[in-house]
Amino acid sequence: MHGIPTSHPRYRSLLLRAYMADEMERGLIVPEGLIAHGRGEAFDYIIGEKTLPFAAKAEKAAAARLLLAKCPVISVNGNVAALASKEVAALAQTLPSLKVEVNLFHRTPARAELVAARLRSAGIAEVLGVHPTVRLRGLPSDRGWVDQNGILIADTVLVPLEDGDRAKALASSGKFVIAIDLNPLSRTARAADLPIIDELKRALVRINSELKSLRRKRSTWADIAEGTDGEEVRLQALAYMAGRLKRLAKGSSQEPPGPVP
Ligand code: PTJ
Repeated sequence: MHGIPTSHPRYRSLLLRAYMADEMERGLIVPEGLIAHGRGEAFDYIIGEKTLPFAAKAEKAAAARLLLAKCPVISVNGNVAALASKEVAALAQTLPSLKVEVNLFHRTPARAELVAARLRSAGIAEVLGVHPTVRLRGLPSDRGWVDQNGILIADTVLVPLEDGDRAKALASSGKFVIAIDLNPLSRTARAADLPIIDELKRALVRINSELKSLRRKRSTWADIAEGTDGEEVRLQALAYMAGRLKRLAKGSSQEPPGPVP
């Protein structure tokens, strides 16, 4: 029992925190994952907890990139499994070529199995990365373990809530890296070819709906994919954040002081 009053103005956010804390107790999320969640919340607060045009554009470009890819893979850690297993499953259903791979920074065999079990119960038939045998070059952490049928051979990797070192290692091995990270200053957002500065669940839902609307328009994929520059997206996110904070600091009555409920 969480005991959070439904009348609390931040009810949904507090409920989600309680859920994340429970998932930590169950071992799906590591304690560091709660810290990462809090950092994400802070950036989401600054953008107003909504998808902004620079993110929507990046989400459309991500869908086009995934459609163009020969071997697209989505990498799933504890936070992603807890927050968005259903959305990952929906993505894999829309794009059958998309492989789903468990990749953990704090890896134990038991946690890898827990994450995989959560994904399977969301409807994903094949989950890679539970018993990886190959290492990604230049990455000493456990994140370096990859599946030989997944990330190792992928040409495009979707990496939500990532750590910067791995995003960099993936990009330097020639893969196209799409990151979902609310923090435009993170090393992940800077290392990715296409950073999506949006909340994980909102981003996955939008990528999925873009996949559905683009899948029968093959002739448009390349232009959409190439028409979005990752660094520009990141700078637009930073400029938006700076501008919003400036307006709020001036006491602008045009904008609510906190996130949109
Ligand atoms: O499950 P494991 O063992 O692989 O560990 C996963 C964590 C999350 C602990 C690990 O990847 C980590 O330490 O991540 P970082 O370096 O804290 O980075 C997480 C990034 O994701 C931060 O920049 C956050 O702002 C961002 N973030 C957190 N929650 C969300 C988010 N971005 C989008 N949506 C979110 N819900």
